[in-house]
Amino acid sequence: MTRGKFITLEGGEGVGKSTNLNFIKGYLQDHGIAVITTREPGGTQLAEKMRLLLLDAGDESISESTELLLMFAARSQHIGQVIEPALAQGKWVVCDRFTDATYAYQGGGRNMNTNTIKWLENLVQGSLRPDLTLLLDAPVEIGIERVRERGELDRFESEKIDFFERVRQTYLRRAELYPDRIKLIKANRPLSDVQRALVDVLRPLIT
Ligand code: Z5A
Repeated sequence: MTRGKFITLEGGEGVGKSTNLNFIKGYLQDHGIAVITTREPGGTQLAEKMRLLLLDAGDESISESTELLLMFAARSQHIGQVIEPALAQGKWVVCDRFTDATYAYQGGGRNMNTNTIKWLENLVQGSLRPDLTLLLDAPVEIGIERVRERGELDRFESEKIDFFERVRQTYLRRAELYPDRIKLIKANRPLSDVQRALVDVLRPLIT
């Protein structure tokens, strides 16, 4: 059985990851590919519980290390229960955020040590890396505006603008570092244009 492909969607707040996850799933299914969609943090019962802790810690503040370890604890569970079994069955996995988000948010946003993140990445993932990462990019203000229109903000969405600027710049730097894997998609344009650009990147994978 040919192993499935692992595709991740990344980007800052409100750039359209969730919106385009289903579009990508539909496009791949139309081309006869068995595909599952999932998200991080989350994707299994236990990891979704960790997601709730991460997004709303109540009155107790979460230390940066706790946040980082919870991200990778959820990821470990997600990989073992969902991602690896699906890939081994030949299914393609399209995941809303993965470890690039840890580099961007915990590394860039919170200024945590990149070597620590890399160490945890190797520990938790072994050799697993995405085959393709679609990085949706838009000016921070645009994404935040879209998210604000949706209503109440979670713990991350309540951060200040310079936090999101650091997140964005870290994502852009990673796209420069890994140009074969990370494809930059401009997201501050009409959805139909964004989706045309996504298809341009996906098409070579399925032929
Ligand atoms: N996090 C972390 O810190 N470290 C990690 O390792 C991981 C995650 C994995 C939860 O993730 C938080 O976890 C996240 C980072 C942190 N921080 N935050 N916040 P999440 O994926 O659930 O969070 P999110 O970025 O907030 O997702 P989001 O707000 O749902 O954004 P989105 O999925 O990119 O956007 P969307 O819901 O598809 O679209 C937002 C709105 O814009 C919606 O009304 C759309 O209809 C609209 N939209 C989308 N595209 C367009 C275009 N092209 N034009 C106009 N309007 C559009």
